[in-house]
Amino acid sequence: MSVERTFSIIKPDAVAAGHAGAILAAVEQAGFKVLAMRMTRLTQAQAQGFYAVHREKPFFAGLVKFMTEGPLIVLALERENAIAKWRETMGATNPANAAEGTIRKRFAANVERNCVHGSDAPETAETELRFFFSTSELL
Ligand code: 3AN
Repeated sequence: MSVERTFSIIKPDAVAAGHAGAILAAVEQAGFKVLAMRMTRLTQAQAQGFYAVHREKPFFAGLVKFMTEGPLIVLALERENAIAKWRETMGATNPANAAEGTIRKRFAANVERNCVHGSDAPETAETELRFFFSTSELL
């Protein structure tokens, strides 16, 4: 398995609750290198574009509202098998189903306000990294 990159967000719920530091510690403890990181806020259009794959879902409007409610932190992460490893470190989308010790088990309130994002495949990881970071930031 080669070194791989993935994209992550520490979502507005986690930033507002003061969990960003603990989540960054979990990132490092899981062996990820932080290639790039920025605190920002999403516009409505950015949130709609980022989650375009979910635009027909009943939770889409609520998801966009949540993701624009406050500052979030975008991250480019690198390690071997990064995509699968980061999803394992986050835990299941619904924290009720997340394994003990995972980030979502520790910090997420529910399936929508689930405190972190992680890419689900190499193609989406590259698209999502490009959505937020320039080539020079990812060197
Ligand atoms: P993941 O973030 O684990 O890849 P996705 O891509 O299925 O999960 O969902 C994207 C985001 O949409 C989730 N992180 C969560 O915030 C929200 N979401 C997913 N499923 C639901 C749902 N059933 N109800 C409300 N929000 C949801």
